[in-house]
Amino acid sequence: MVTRTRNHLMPEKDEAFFAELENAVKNFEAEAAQDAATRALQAGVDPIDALEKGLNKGLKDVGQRYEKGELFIVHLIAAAETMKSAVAILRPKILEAKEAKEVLGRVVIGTVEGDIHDIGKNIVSVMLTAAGFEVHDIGKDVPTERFVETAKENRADIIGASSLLTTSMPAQRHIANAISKAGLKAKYIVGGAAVSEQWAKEINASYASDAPSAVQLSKRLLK
Ligand code: B1M
Repeated sequence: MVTRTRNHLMPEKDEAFFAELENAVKNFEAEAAQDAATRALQAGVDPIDALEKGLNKGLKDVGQRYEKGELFIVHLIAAAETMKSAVAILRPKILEAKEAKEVLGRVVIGTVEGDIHDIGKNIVSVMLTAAGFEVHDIGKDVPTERFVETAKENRADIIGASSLLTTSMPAQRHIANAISKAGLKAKYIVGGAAVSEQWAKEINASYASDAPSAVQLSKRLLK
């Protein structure tokens, strides 16, 4: 388990930070997001909660308003930049809580070809690292062959592929096929907003809906 630093004494204060973080992303205010993230950490707020209950909620809202036609691509970019700037502040604190001294397993993770969404994948990478996995993050818009090559080079125990677009989901199937063609023994995990448990089953992969469950799933698969 990733050690979670909780502020049991003043949970209502946590809620205030979550609202600040959410609003900063909704309003594309990077400085406000960084400031709120810094103060939240100083106040003992769990950085993972700050991510999930604050920043993520703001980004989801922006995505929904974009879908309804109320916002444009420029807003998605601004919200993503705001989120990233605050994640950069939370990241070291998440890594500080690193659980295991020994390596639990080697993971190769990336966002599939045709897809440049990497915020969620980056969070999964950080949390796997914090949990004690050796993570090789190969970035975004990654061709299928690179997943397989990097997994071979690093004797990966797990290969993880993120996809946020319905149009990039087929790349997850290509990776599944390439893993089996190469005869790799690595377990295959998929995730991302476009993906479901059912889709994962269809392509013979395991599914995690968020970063904490990706960590739990990885541990379970390597038991
Ligand atoms: Co884009 N985008 N976007 N976008 N974007 C979505 C995904 C969309 C749902 C918005 C919408 O319409 N409501 C929609 C996709 C629709 C669909 O296909 N069904 C969409 C679209 C259409 C597009 C473009 C096509 C827009 C255009 O150009 N016209 C374009 C595509 C570009 C491309 O990739 N080729 C595009 C571009 C962008 C930006 C570049 C502006 C920016 C991304 C910046 C970046 O990532 N560096 C962006 C953003 C920010 C979003 C939304 C608003 C937010 C995504 C995000 O980061 N969420 C998004 C709306 C939404 O998802 N509701 C949207 C926060 C993140 C923490 O969540 O990534 O889901 P998520 O990760 C979670 C879990 O899913 C899970 O754990 C994470 C943490 O809990 N998880 C895994 C993720 N990966 C995992 C891997 C695992 C396990 C779990 O194992 C390996």
